[in-house]
Amino acid sequence: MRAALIIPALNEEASIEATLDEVPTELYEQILVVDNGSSDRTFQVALSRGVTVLSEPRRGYGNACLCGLAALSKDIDVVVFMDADGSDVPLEAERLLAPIVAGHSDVVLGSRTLGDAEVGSLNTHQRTGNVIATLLIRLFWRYHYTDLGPFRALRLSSLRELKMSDSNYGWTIEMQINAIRAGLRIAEVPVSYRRRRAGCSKVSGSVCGSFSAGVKILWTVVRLRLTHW
Ligand SMILES: Nc1nc2c(ncn2[C@@H]2O[C@H](COP(=O)(O)OP(=O)(O)O)[C@@H](O)[C@H]2O)c(=O)[nH]1
Ligand SMILES: [Mg+2]
Repeated sequence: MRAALIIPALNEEASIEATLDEVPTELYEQILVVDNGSSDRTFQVALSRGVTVLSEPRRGYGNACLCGLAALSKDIDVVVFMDADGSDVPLEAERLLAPIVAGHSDVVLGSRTLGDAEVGSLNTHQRTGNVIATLLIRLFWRYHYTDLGPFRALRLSSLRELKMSDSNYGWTIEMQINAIRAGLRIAEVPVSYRRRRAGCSKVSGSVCGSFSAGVKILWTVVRLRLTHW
């Protein structure tokens, strides 16, 4: 199986180097960092680690992921998404890939609540938001997820079926809901989660980031509940 890694990054010059140095490069045919209009040296620092760095000037986590997808080589079979701040443990991608390689799953989500979350890595409103969002999914779509974490792997052909479109923080939940609706084989595996290595959080660490992500996630649930395909 040929795998690609997509890492969306916004102003991560302080953590991207250490994050990339931990990536088991032998797992991947392509490693793509998508710089989302950073005002710092994220682009240059990532480039210095020998990976492909793309530039997506339209801000938004989803836009960065879509940009990465558009740049995949034709022969890629599986895509892994991971954050740029060092919170995920890159070696654990093996856990995500195993059920896909074994032919058991199409979508494998890294669950931080089943795994080992370092003290302080998930704050109270992240945990609460997770509980509410996963509860709503369970209520509306009868599937029990334990997390909306960023570290995940999908068969590329399955990902194409999901018709992903969210431009920012609805991306992860849109993927999870659409995976249920598409009847894909979903698995969750425990993953570790650490406090970010350096730099500032753009989402959970700020009131404005948390509020807009929360609103966007709830809106995405409602929007997808009201539409059918
Ligand atoms: N491309 C892109 N990435 C973002 C954006 N906001 C955050 N990120 C990245 O998404 C990941 C999660 O953001 P982070 O600030 O760590 O949020 P937190 O984990 O909720 O505190 C990190 O890799 C960020 O660099 C954005 O607007 N665009
Ligand atoms: Mg983070």
